[in-house]
Amino acid sequence: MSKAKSSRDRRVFQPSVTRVTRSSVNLQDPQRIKPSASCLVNDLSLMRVSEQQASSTTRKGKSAKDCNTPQNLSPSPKSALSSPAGGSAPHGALATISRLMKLGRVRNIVVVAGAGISTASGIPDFRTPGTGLYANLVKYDIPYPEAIFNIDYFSDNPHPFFSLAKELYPGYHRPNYVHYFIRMLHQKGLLLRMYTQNIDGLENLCGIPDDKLVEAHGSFATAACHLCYTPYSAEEAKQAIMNDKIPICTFCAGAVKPNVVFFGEDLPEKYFQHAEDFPKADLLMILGTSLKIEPFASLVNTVKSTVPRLLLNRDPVGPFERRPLKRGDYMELGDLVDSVQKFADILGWHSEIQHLMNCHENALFCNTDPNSGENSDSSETDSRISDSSGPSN
Ligand code: CNA
Repeated sequence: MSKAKSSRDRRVFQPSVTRVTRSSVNLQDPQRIKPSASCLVNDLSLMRVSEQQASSTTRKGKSAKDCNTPQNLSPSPKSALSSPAGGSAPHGALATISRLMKLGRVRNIVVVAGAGISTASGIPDFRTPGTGLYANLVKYDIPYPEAIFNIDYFSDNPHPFFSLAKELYPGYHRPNYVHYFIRMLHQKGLLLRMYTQNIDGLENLCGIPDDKLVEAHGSFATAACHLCYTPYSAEEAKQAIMNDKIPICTFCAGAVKPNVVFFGEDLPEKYFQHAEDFPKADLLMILGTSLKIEPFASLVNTVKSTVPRLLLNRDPVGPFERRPLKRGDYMELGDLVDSVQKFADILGWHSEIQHLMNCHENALFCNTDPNSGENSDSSETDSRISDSSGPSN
């Protein structure tokens, strides 16, 4: 794995994202980047901002004829203009953000995600009481929860991580609706980049292309010696781990591990794209994360202060814990799949996502190329120039 100079360290506080380490403690909403003039502020202030959830919406998504047919996201002049404050349109965080999207104000979405997007796929997160990995660590026989991702601890005893790895290895779980929603953002030409902390590979499996994805905490796709970084066959490492053996470096005899980023380890080179991506974002979506791991958690504070941030999570986290919420911050609390389906409903994408999901999963199941026929580049171009074309829903 390509290594950057900075490392993921669980103890060090980061004054800014230029000093990048992984830490289990997050910064509390430091000053966001200085506001720049943006019509988004005006748009938002004209819109009704309510804690109320979006009222019941009908599932009226266009049914796609083909999984890979890109659907333009176009401004919907009627719905957008008929949604003044106090109007009859649905209100709440999701409705407000979807109005911005329909107005064509959102074209560069950055998605920041964590383990909560994969719990519906059957993969436990870290911190959910009862079901999270941290609540079920007795079987791994470790002194404290973070030890399982501590590189020094691994050096001493790789078995606990390998036991966990057996459960997390890609191949045993399927992407869920949330993953396909993010892929749909890409197909609509709206996804600037997805930054995920997850190591389960489900983003990749659902068809989000590599160039749209930053696996900030690495993945199981490659492996190397944890001491000398000599690359090792990922498949052979997997076979060994699955058979309760320790893969050994042929060069220095150190334990080999998948290139999942541990506390105290370097983050992948790709992570540093954030310095260009976040200032370009016109919407930040934060999905299923406790925002407890640095430097990832602080990324959410690096979009411009005029850029709306939407949190979809079971509970408020990071800067969304403050009351009242900062202007431009929106959240929808509850089960992520429910929230994302509600969002898709309001956008009119629900059937399209379901169709995409069914086709893609069938293709994966039948072992055919699920992305054959897709022309994501043209979909991107189409929707980015679609201001004058008709609405997609
Ligand atoms: P976390 O600290 O466990 O937080 C998860 C968040 O998601 C919590 O706030 C939960 O309340 C929320 N959540 C969980 N399920 C749902 C749901 N169904 N609906 C709504 N909200 C939900 O995990 P983070 O991602 O914040 O921490 C980062 C760690 C977790 C990374 O280093 C990962 O490597 C690590 N991790 C990854 C996976 C994976 O790849 N699937 C699994 C477990 C841990």
